[in-house]
Amino acid sequence: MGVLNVTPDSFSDGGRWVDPEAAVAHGLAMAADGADVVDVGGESTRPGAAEVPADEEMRRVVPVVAALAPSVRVSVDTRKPEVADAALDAGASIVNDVSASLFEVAAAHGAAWVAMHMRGTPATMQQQVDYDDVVGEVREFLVARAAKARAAGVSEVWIDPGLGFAKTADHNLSLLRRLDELVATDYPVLVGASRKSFIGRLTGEAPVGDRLEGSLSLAVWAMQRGAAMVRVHDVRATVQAARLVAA
Ligand code: HH2
Repeated sequence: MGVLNVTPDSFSDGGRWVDPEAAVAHGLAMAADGADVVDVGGESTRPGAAEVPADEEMRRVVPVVAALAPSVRVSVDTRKPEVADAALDAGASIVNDVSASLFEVAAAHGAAWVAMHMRGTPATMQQQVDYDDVVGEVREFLVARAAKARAAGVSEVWIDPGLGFAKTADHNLSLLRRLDELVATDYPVLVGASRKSFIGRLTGEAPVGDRLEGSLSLAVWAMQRGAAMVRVHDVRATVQAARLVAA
């Protein structure tokens, strides 16, 4: 899954793809590099990010989704039902839902749904990092949401531990170390570690543009432990790694 942030403020690529033509070109380039899915987002979810009004988020994502959907499978990365609805109408077929609450919209469109674990909102999540057993609590939450989505009629349900969302670096590592416990649920697992700040923290504060090696090593780790998809900014390098893991 290649990341396409049509935002001015995303943590690693904010502002690069705000122009719709540049965004579409980048999405097509990721597909050509081997991405199976392009994940289009119009609102940053980095810690402390401000909320974007629904009409502005739609204005950012819908034309890009419509232009990409004939060429590659598209997911929409949103927390808002009206944005998910508009993007699915425009040709997206997956709702990538960091709020894990939009399964009814996915069901109404016959679309797939990704349930990601978070607490609170991006504005508040880093104050909510107390867990007794982060892996057990995340698994329990995701399985409960996934079961609700299945019951509502979503046939393709993914789960994602939400690395960096209401998690410390240690929590992220625990979730990666015990990823098999999520894989054992039998829901396909999506993992997004690409360029995240804990990679910087654990490698001597590598800046965001200098985290490719760390991102790749975590993608390989996740795939080897059974992740069915990884959400990444650097598609070409990750596809090469994925082909070797598969071989
Ligand atoms: N991470 C981000 C956004 N969406 N979706 C899923 N399913 N899993 C993730 O780990 C995930 C996600 C954050 O990364 P990014 O999109 O690069 O940044 P921003 O939220 O600042 O736009």
